[in-house]
Amino acid sequence: MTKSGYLSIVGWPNAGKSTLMNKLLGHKLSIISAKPQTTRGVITGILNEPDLQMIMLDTPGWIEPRDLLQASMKKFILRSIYEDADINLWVVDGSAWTKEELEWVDLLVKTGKPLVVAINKIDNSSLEAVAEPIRAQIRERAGSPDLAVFSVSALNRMGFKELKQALINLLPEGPPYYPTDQVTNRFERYHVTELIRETLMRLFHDEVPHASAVVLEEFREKSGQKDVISASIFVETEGQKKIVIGHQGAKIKQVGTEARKEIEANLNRPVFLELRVKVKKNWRQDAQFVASLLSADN
Ligand SMILES: Nc1nc2c(ncn2[C@@H]2O[C@H](COP(=O)(O)OP(=O)(O)OP(=O)(O)O)[C@@H](O)[C@H]2O)c(=O)[nH]1
Ligand SMILES: [Mg+2]
Repeated sequence: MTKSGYLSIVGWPNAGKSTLMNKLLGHKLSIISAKPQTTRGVITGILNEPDLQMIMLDTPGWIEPRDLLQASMKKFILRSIYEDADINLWVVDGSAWTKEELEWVDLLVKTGKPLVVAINKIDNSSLEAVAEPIRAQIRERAGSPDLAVFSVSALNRMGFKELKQALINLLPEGPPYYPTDQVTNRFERYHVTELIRETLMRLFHDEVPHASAVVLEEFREKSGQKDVISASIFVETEGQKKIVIGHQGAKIKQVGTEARKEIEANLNRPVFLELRVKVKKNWRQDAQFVASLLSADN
C-alpha cells in the first residue's frame, strides 16, 4: 500500500517554514533569510520514501497585503490550505509567540483539513518551557485537546521524527503523483533566480530586499564549457539601483560572486553569471509582472 498527498506549510513570516521544508527534504530548495517575507511563490518539495510520497508546499508568510505582490502571496496561501492540501502544517515561531497568532487556528480549522502544528525554534533550551503554554492555548482555541502540536527545531531537526510520523499517518492512501526520483516541480532556472534573490536579501537592508525582483534573461548550456546565466535585478528606484551597484560597481560584483557560488553548489557544476540592475517603478503593483515572477511555469 502506498501513501501520497499534499502537505501545505503555512505560518507567519520568518517562522521557519522554508527551513523546515528543506530539512524534511534533506535538500535546499527554498531560500532562507533572517528577514520576513523571503518566500514569494509556492515552492514544492517532493519527499520520496519507500511506499510514500509527500508533496510539500512551502508558502509565503502571511501578512495583510499592501500591494499586488503581497495580495498574490495571500491568494497562494489560501489556495494552498483550502484546495491543494491534504494536510495543513502550521509553523509557529516559538521564540516570538503572540496571542494574535491564534487567528491561524480559526482559519485552518475552517478549511476542514487535518491540522498539525509545529512550534519551531525550540533549539534554545528554555523555549521548551515556553512551548507548553503555547500548545495549551492552541488546543483550547481549536476546541481539541488532542490536536497534534509538536515542538521542533528546524535548524537541527529536533522533534522531526515524531512530526514526520504524525504527517505520514495522516497522508491519504494512493499512488505517487510525481516520478519518485523528482524532488521538485520547479525548474532549475527558477531556483537560480531565487538564489540570486537570497543573496540580495543577505547583502542588503531596509527597502532593497523587498523592492528587488530577479528575472532570468538567458540560461545557455554550452557543451564542454560553463553554462552562461544572465539575469536582471529589478528595483523600484534609481536610488536603490545605486545602492545595489555600489561604489564603482563593487557591490554588484560581490552579489555576482556570492550568488554564483550558491548556484554552482546547487547545480553541482561551474557557471558564468552575468547580472544587470534595472529600474522598474512600482513593479510590485504591476499585475502582469508579478504574475510572471510567481508563475509556476518558471
Ligand atoms: N534558532 C532557530 N532559527 C531558525 C529555525 N528555523 C528557522 N530559523 C531561522 O529563522 C529565519 C527565517 O527562516 P525561514 O525558513 O526563511 O522562514 P520562513 O517562515 O520561510 O519565512 P518567510 O519565507 O519570510 O515567510 C532564518 O534566519 C532561519 O535561519 C530554528 O529551528 N531555530
Ligand atoms: Mg520562506
